[in-house]
Amino acid sequence: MVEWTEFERATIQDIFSKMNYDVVGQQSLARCLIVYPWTQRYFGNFGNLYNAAAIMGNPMVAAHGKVVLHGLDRAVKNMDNIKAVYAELSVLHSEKLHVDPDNFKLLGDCLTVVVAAQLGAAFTPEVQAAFQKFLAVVISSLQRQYH
Ligand code: HNI
Repeated sequence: MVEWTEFERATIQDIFSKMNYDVVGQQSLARCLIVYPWTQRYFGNFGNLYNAAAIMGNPMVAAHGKVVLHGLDRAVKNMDNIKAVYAELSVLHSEKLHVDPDNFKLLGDCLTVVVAAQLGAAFTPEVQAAFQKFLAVVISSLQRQYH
């Protein structure tokens, strides 16, 4: 069971309440596919991912980025229960999609870069620490869960 400080809880709620899921989702997933091209292998049905411009303009990338952010939103709303909330998504990503667990960290790092760019000076080291703790809990819950 993860313990959260009041600062961490408030920070996570604050970041996500101000976030535009369409923009941040698209930018984070597109960045991941561009910076770490091997992550493209899971999105073979997404059409043209030929270069950075194609990825940035691909509507399926934008749509799926938003889906990922709405997935994160469930964790934001259930911070004391993230593992249970992600039980099904864990099975989907590990056993059906066979996503290499390292890729969650890569997407999480791209999300951190995008959020940092948006928040600017407000993204203090303390805010970064809270955000990355949240992502670490999300990532461990999305991976294969051993009971
Ligand atoms: Ni992910 C589908 C959430 C990381 C590859 N993913 C989903 C769905 C959600 C989701 C929600 C939709 C499920 C459904 O339809 O029932 N994914 C998340 C979250 C993260 C994440 C919260 C991490 C922050 N997914 C990743 C990563 C990869 C990935 C790192 C691969 C590199 N996900 C997929 C693929 C699908 C998917 C592939 C199916 C897409 C489709 O529509 O065909």
